[in-house]
Amino acid sequence: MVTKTKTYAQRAKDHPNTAAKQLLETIDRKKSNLCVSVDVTRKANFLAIIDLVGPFVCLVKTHIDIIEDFDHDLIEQLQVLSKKHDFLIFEDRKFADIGNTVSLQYSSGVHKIASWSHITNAHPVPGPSIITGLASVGKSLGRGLLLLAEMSTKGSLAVGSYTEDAVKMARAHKDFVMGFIAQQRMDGVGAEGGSGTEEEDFLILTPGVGLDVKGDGMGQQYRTPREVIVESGCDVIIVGRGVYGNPNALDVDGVRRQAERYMKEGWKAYLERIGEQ
Ligand code: 5BU
Repeated sequence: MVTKTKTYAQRAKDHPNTAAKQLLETIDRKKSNLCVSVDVTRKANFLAIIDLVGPFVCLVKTHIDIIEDFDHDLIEQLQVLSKKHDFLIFEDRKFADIGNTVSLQYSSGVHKIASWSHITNAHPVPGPSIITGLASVGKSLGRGLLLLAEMSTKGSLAVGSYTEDAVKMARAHKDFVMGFIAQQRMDGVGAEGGSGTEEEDFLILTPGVGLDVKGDGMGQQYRTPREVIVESGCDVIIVGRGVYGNPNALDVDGVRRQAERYMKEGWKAYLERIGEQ
């Protein structure tokens, strides 16, 4: 487990993927491994939450297709906030089609995801062509792709040999795949004779994180930052409702307080993992 005990800064120094390097540098600079997922449907709420959590996050995760009053100005303002608060942007698009289709979904349409999102993700279910399709758009822009190796939901089918094959696909495309959405470190997974563990550094970004509840009654399962970062060796905690609560009754101080709380818990867990606490 080489990367598990390395610091984010050490990993940033050597990382070959531009987006992964930028993310590791941001984590180190801000001392935050917190990604906030802003799953709200109104532009004003979306931008207000991002401005509130901005100081506490390394990454903001979006589902841009749920915003009802989406317009180009929203993207411009998102980019302004990304510079103001020093965070990267991750559109959680979960691409899952043939290479030609995903390349169009990534570059075109109303949202033009590749033009503003540093990181996006894809299901490995179509096979390696989904990576090459997305890479044909994103690689020259310095973007990074996360493969969905596992999911946080109860009864997920992304387990066992499916997860192993996702890791093998990533190993064959390290120039564009920067890591995984997963529930644990993938070092050694699917590697014959331990190969592939020494020189690779895939980032693990993990949703299903909450401190106060264990689930949401719709299949989501929550673990604590300590379980995720220390026990499972993941790199970034992704928190949505645990931070912003009820978007229709935004509690401004509450959002700030929760973001700071998750940031501190995530960083404390990281320091424990690398043996500095
Ligand atoms: P929550 O409010 O913290 O439950 O939001 C979690 C977010 O992470 C939400 O945007 C999901 O779409 C996303 N997610 C997830 O929860 N579990 C997964 O396995 C994956 C994504 Br992949």
